[in-house]
Amino acid sequence: GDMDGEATAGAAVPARQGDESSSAEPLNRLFVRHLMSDAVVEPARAYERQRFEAVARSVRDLLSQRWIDTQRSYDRQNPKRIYYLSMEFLIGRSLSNNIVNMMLDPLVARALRDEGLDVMAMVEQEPDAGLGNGGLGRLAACFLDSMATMQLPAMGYGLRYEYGMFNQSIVDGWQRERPDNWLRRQDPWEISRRSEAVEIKLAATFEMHQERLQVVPNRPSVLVGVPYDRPIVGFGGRTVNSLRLWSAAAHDSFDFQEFSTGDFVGALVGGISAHTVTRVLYPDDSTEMGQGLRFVQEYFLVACSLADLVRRFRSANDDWSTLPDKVAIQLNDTHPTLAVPELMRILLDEAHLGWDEAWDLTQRTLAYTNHTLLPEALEKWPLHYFQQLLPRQLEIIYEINHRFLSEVRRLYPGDEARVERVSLIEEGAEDKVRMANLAIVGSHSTNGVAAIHSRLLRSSTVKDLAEIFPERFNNKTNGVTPRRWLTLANPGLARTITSVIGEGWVTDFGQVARLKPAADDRGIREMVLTTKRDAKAQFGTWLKAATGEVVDPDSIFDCQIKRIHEYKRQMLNALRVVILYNRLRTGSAADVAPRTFFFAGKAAPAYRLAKLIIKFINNLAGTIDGDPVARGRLKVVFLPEYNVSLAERLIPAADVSNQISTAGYEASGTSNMKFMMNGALTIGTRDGATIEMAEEAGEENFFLFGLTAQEVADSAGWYNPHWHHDNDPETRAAFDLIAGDFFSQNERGAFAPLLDRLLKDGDHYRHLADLGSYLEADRALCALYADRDAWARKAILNIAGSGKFSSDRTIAQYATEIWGVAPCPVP
Ligand code: HBZ
Repeated sequence: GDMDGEATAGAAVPARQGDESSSAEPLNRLFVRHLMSDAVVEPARAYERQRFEAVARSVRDLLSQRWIDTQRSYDRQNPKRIYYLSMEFLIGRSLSNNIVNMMLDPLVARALRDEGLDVMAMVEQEPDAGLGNGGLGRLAACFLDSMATMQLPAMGYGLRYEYGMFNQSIVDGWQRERPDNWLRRQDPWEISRRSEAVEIKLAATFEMHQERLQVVPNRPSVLVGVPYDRPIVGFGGRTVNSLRLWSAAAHDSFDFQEFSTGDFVGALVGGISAHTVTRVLYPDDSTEMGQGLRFVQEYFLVACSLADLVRRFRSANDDWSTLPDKVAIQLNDTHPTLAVPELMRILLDEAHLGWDEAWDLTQRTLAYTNHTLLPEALEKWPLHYFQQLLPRQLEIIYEINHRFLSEVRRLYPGDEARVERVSLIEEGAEDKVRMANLAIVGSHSTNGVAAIHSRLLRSSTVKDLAEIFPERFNNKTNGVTPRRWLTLANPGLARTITSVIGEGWVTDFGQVARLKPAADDRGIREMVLTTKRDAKAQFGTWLKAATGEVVDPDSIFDCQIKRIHEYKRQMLNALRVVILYNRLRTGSAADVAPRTFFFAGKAAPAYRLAKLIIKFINNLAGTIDGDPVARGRLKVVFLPEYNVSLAERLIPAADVSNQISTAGYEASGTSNMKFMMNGALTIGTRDGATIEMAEEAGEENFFLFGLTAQEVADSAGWYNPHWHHDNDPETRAAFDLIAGDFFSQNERGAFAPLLDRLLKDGDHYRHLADLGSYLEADRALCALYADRDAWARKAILNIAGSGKFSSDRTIAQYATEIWGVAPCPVP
């Protein structure tokens, strides 16, 4: 019902399609024609899925001319282009986003009404494109939206995984993984371009045996990369960029051993077929992994993308020396770092340039973004993968290292310890290539994703390299797109904001600062509260229909939704809930507003403790649900299958956002920003971008608690979890309940591993040091909630302070400070 609203913010960029009311007819007719000629079905008898496909195809028809125009305009103008290389793009759904960005909302609403169709039901037919793990992948998707909206000549390069992030269900409280077969039905957005396929050479053949990569050495092979393009519509529909995803296919000359041994059928159906390379996304974030297939995936992305962009560069430029004036390549984490030796290989072996020129061009073309300080998440690839599959690239890495280390020895004579620390090769039982070092040495820019993160990166993680190349290091605080995360996800609040400050904020998000005076306006405070209450009721309705779970929209919606990881401290939140619940049980609770605690998130399938945390939260939910003392006062909900679409539903309904990582460990966070712009208040630690959010909104409008990053770093000498356990009665009572199997009556001892970890000095994440101050901040927050007017004031000041956290601002900084790229408007 929101799609025909007048106030759909749009006029910041004058409407192209939206103001031509006559084009309502075509959309209508396009829809019917697609049903008739693609699905060959009578409109009245079409299934919901067929209707979705017909609407999607109709919307694609309306953007296709602009898509072609954009690409042709780039070819004609030959501007410097941005290539964003990422192993992950967490896109979510595209239909509603394309409708919003094309500003087709009123038209689609009218067309669908004329056909008697249910918009929501149709939108629900589209599977999420879940080609990412979490923040890193979603950031890439927000960046694509911003680059298109800002009319930047950009292209995303990624992999077309047949199976994206696994689907999560909860069985007896445990996470269960199922394959995400998102391409089971033809995806209406992708265009395969076989004519632009590329060939990738490896020095060996490989086979998959029981999930392990087995290399057949000295048997060169060729993989084929087939590009599939997806439209990226900028807001206003003027620029339509492409996301190009590579799919691996076998080449006729791919050297299947089985063919030579006569097993013709086995070679085609067995574990060795080349297209297994892009079969599945690795669902491990921030944990160590060293799988051979992942190494091949990373090289495949790099080799396909470089071949493609070099071909495009060569078709418009004859002089290799202009490469950095025409091409900027951003590496999303170290995953595409093989771009360093691969680009060198192309410049040396194919362009026949000398080393010095090739090296200069490579460095000036590449830039690297770091997303983590966790040592176990820094990629290091065993040398033998290189030796067997990419010997020429290894030779190049050795030469880079040789020259680099000579320079280091010249700068720091006699400091062999430093040489060892900065070397691209880590020597040990198994020699490895340090991918972060390679990315830093081989590029002109290394950036972190929030101020504190960039500072720590410089001062500790890669300190030695930062001393050698200080000018390369910079910060680009993350952002999120207000189109998907406000206009689309929360049309009610978008309308409210527009009614106060006009619609310019959609593409110039700094304008939300103009909401500040509204905090003093009683009428607007009322409006913001009503909008939130509506969003909560709407979420409750959806939840009941989808899961049968009933929640009270008048309770405080308190949320923590993100990947499950020890450093993100879902267990700190769970301990808080145990203590609040125990206060109810023992009759010591103050009379406060009823609360609903929402948790959601996936655990890496091999991360046992993270899976046990999910089990604990589910048992906690079950126990509390069964206890009459908690009824109407406290409820815990674990929402299964957290993905982009669920975030779009829950975030608008949130009152409280939990951002409680151990200070110094969360690089930035991005859901923290989404909550803030949707009017939730944050209870959080001084970590990642949350620090900058509090600065923008004013600390008095934030609920910050806990150790600072510096205090965490200095805590090794004093942190003693037993002290907290022994001296804080509420902490001890919580542990006693858990250890006494209060939440695991029929699963004795189930949570012992969790308690063990929390009580060890080796709990790097310092849970118990922050529990007391978390509960204090929580008390203040509840007290504020009781004063609805004061709450609304702070909510408005948070929205007004969120202007910095649009990905448009982030991208503007990348464009001027790293890429040197200007907008290239399409005539
Ligand atoms: O990147 C996240 C950070 O944890 C978060 O703080 C930040 O806001 C976000 C965007 O900058 N990192 C990830 O999401 N990392 C991964 O998903 C990941 C995936 C595969 C890996 C390693 C990490 O091999």
